[in-house]
Amino acid sequence: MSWSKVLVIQALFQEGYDFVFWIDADAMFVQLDQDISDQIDDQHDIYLVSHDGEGGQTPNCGVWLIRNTRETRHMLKELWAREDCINALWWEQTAFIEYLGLASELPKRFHRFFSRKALAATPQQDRLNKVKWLDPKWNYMTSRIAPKSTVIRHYGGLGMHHRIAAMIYNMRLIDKSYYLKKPGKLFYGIYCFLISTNTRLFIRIKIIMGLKRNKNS
Ligand SMILES: [Mn+2]
Repeated sequence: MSWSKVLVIQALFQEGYDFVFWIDADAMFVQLDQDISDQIDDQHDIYLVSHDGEGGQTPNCGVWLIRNTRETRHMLKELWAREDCINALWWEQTAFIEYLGLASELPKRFHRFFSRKALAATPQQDRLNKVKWLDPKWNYMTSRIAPKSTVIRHYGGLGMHHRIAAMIYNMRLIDKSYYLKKPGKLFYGIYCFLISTNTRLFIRIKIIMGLKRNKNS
């Protein structure tokens, strides 16, 4: 469950690690020669991507690098205490967005998932000063074909078997000889490719199928 990342990071901080790098199970490296620790500087303690689009910004905790400090330990405690967010739209990410006072900066279509209080809050500048927004290549989530520069591809918001198929496709991109060795897998490869490069299309198909099912029932 998404919330468990808070516990994992806390446990590793407890063990004395200076930094913890979290990556969701539905995200993967597609380029293996880049080191995210190169992004670390003295001014920032929290590193993540905020996706820009649809008239707003959406911070994403699927790829999350955090320095072990008194403030970040306190933040994790505060996030974990947000029992009102247990089933929130994005679980701990919702709590984190509210912690930064960024609910009102999200694209409008997400506002209905946040309380009036959260939307009225202003950005917490002292907290935001410790956050470094990484280049989107560290958490590439949109449905378009990932640009060559992408380091981490993230398949959030898809059905589980679509996420797996898309990730299998990317895994085989790293080992390009796969399809030559196993030509029988070609059709599955094409299916995985379509999901990996056009995730929006599959969400639409799912929605259309869902609507049809509702009509029939
Ligand atoms: Mn994810």
